Amino acid sequence: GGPASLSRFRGALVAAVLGDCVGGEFEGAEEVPMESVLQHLSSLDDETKGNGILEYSDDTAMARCVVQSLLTRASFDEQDMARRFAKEYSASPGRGYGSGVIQVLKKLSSPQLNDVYQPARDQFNGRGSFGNGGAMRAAPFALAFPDQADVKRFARLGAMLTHSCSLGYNGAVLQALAVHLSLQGALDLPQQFISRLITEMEEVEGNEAARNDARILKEAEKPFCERLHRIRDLMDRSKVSIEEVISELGNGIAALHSVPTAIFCVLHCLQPRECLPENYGGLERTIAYSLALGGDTDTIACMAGAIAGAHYGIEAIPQSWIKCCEGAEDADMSAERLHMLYHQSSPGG
Ligand code: R7I
Ligand code: MG
Ligand code: MG
Repeated sequence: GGPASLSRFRGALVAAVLGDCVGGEFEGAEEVPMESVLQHLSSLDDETKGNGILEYSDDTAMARCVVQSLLTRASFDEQDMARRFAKEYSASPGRGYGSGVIQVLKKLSSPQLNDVYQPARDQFNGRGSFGNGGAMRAAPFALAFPDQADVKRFARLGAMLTHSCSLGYNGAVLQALAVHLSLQGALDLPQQFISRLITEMEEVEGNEAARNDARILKEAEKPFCERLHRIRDLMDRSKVSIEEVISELGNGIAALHSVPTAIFCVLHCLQPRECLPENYGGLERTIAYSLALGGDTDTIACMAGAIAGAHYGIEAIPQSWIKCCEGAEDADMSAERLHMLYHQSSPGG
């Protein structure tokens, strides 16, 4: 489909759920042989096996709250979104939430709370979390707002409800921007795609708060920009091993060690790769490759899935995968409603 087509919206939201559901199998594993990944993925095709449903985790649980809030309020409403996070957590606390964020979610359910951003600020001795929990649920912001400035602003605020460290919420901004650009067809020109992300993040990471956090945490001056430059270097090389990707970009629970990694997975899998089956399309390659990195597999596959799904569209997703994953059909219906909201709010339409 063309830029911002319904197929791209559906692809983005559904592939994010799939990444989370199929990635859960390997979350936290240090080494994941590609053979195990392919076995896991092919078991989804096997209807005779009567495989049960793969459950989604906190990544999807929180993304669903974001989606429902944006749709119900037809804009960003921090009170409403915070309430939904808290309610979802108390209804289903066993979805694999990060160990720190649980405290925030408990505080958010207090009716006495005045400032919904305060519990997040109290995390980690007042510095706030740099985990990838803001980024893992950032894709819907790109699907609700056509204007890039809105995508950046609301993805940041939405993440700040749980992640007040700039290394946490700027990861969410980067993830939302990647989905936003992919939705416009920007992955047709991969070099330009990464350049545009660098230009945007130069500005995002240029402020005082970001510079301060980077200094305290002993990171590069503009940590996400630095990682995007590493991605560009990796893209220029003919062969890149999984070990190199992990050592250059990471596969961990910090936004800095997972959002750039997810972006790299998408870019790397735009073309066929030796380590992946020939009959796989780009979206299948992206999910499989994300899982093979090990580490925070559900979250990296979820984020890579959203970016790749916005590029390839819903047609690229195997039906058998959709059938196996909890919440995938639901995501498909939500995508249609987000598509309507997006086009209603576009200038002049
Ligand atoms: O970021 P968050 O929501 O976790 C998301 C991850 C995803 O992989 C999900 O799939 C799920 O498994 O969890 O939750 P947080 O608790 O805010 O952050 C995650 C972890 O990052 C924390 O439990 C800490 O181990 C670490 N972390 C920090 N450690 C030290 N100092 C995050 N921020 C800090 C910090 O400032
Ligand atoms: Mg999870
Ligand atoms: Mg995870």
